[in-house]
Amino acid sequence: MLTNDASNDNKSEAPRNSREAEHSTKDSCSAINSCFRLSSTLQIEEGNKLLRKILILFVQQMANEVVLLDFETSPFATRVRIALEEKGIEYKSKVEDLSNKSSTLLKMNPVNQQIPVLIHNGRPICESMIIVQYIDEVWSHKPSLLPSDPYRRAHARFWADYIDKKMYPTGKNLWASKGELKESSKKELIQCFKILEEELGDKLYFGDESFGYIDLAFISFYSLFYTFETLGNWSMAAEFPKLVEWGERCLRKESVSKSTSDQKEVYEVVLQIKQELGIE
Ligand SMILES: N[C@@H](CCC(=O)N[C@@H](CS)C(=O)NCC(=O)O)C(=O)O
Repeated sequence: MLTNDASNDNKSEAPRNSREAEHSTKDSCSAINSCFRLSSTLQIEEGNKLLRKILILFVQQMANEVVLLDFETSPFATRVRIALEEKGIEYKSKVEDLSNKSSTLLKMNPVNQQIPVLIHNGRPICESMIIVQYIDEVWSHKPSLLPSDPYRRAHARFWADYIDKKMYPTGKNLWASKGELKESSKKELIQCFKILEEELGDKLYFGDESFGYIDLAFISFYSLFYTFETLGNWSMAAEFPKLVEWGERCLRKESVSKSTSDQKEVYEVVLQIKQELGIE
């Protein structure tokens, strides 16, 4: 469902995109016109049926231009890619250079100036889990990521919030610091994983029988498991076997495996950032 566009030069992209849009609009219009002519001159019912189908496809295409301002190893962008794949939405990925942010990113997310940003028919939506909820609401014809029961929905949001407010900053402190802070972060992160493993229990997924909102919020950090255990000097498989099994189970889903970065690759990226930050 993904079309890739790694270019970061918006000035050259904008006219190209509008030309492309103009092109496909022209194609669709001429197809519709031919169909009109065919059905009116021949007066055949099949022509009208075909026309209806083309019109529906045309309107659907025009109503769903989806662009993701992306970054491959970002756990936050990973969440959005998984949600888009889960819903089977076609989208264009525009990979950002985060050390030289594009004018599109600065315009679409002026407050936080961060990826991911989902641009749906020209309108931006920011913050990964807000984007995931938006996707779930807009493409509601596909199975929902959030549970339908209000209590279970609140429960799912609680855990996604815990992952963002507690697990993520603690994990970041582990790899982006040294000395005492690194040591205390290691203890805290292990505690977070204990809590998350308890919440998972013997269920297949956090969302019970099927992959859902909490799974999506947390699986994007599975790519960092190797980084955590290597820098923190523990074994995820030995300490948290249920979380590791859950991660492997999630990865068997195509929506997850094609959206998630390799653990060793992420570790290399983290080492590079550590070097740039002068840590270690
Ligand atoms: N809370 C945000 C976090 C997004 C975030 O931290 N994005 C990082 C990439 S992983 C970013 O854009 N960093 C560039 C910057 O902060 O300048 C979300 O959930 O979307």
